[in-house]
Amino acid sequence: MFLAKALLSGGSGSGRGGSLARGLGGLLTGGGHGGNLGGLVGGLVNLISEAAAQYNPEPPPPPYNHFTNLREILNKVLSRHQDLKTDGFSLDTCRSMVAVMDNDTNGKLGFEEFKYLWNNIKKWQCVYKQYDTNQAGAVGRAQLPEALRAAGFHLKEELCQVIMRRYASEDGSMDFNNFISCLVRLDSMFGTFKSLDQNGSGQIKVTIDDWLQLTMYS
Ligand SMILES: [Ca+2]
Repeated sequence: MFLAKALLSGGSGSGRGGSLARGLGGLLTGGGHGGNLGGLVGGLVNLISEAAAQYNPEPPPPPYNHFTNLREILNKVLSRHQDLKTDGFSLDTCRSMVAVMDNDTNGKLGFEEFKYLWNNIKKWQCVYKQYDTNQAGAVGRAQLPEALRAAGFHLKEELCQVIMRRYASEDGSMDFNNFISCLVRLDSMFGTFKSLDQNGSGQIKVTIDDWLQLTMYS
């Protein structure tokens, strides 16, 4: 700021702005001041250093972490639903949610992306409550395949087993955090497949780069 002011104030002859302008004038006009050139350049360097020292930038914005923001928002809502018996979504789940829902891959959930996620969570929490038959805060192993079907996913037995291995706890039950995390991912993977399977043949062809992007950002 100071440097800009000094440059703008021109040859007023007073203060540092004046001496800077005079110095610049001397450099531009050249002849007649050759003997003072070193002194002028030194003076300019001093003035610029002084200006840099006085430059006081605005403090940086607070750290922005979209996963933690999403977690805060969702967990605030969940805290009002005691019947779900959940401690809320983990950071890892929120991170995965952002990745799989971020269709335009800008690292954030836009309005439409968030709305889609939000509506699904609302829909799936009803399924969860329905299948947490003893209100223990988890869907039991025996109820899981049916709960996934009720959520809209008709899966083969082998796939159900693999999903349980990944998302369920050791006794085969799935808590709310894992249940929703699993469904968000399943829904996203189905959606991605459908969008690539344009002729509906049930087969897709992807390049290694597309495959890695799909699987690593999820
Ligand atoms: Ca996005």
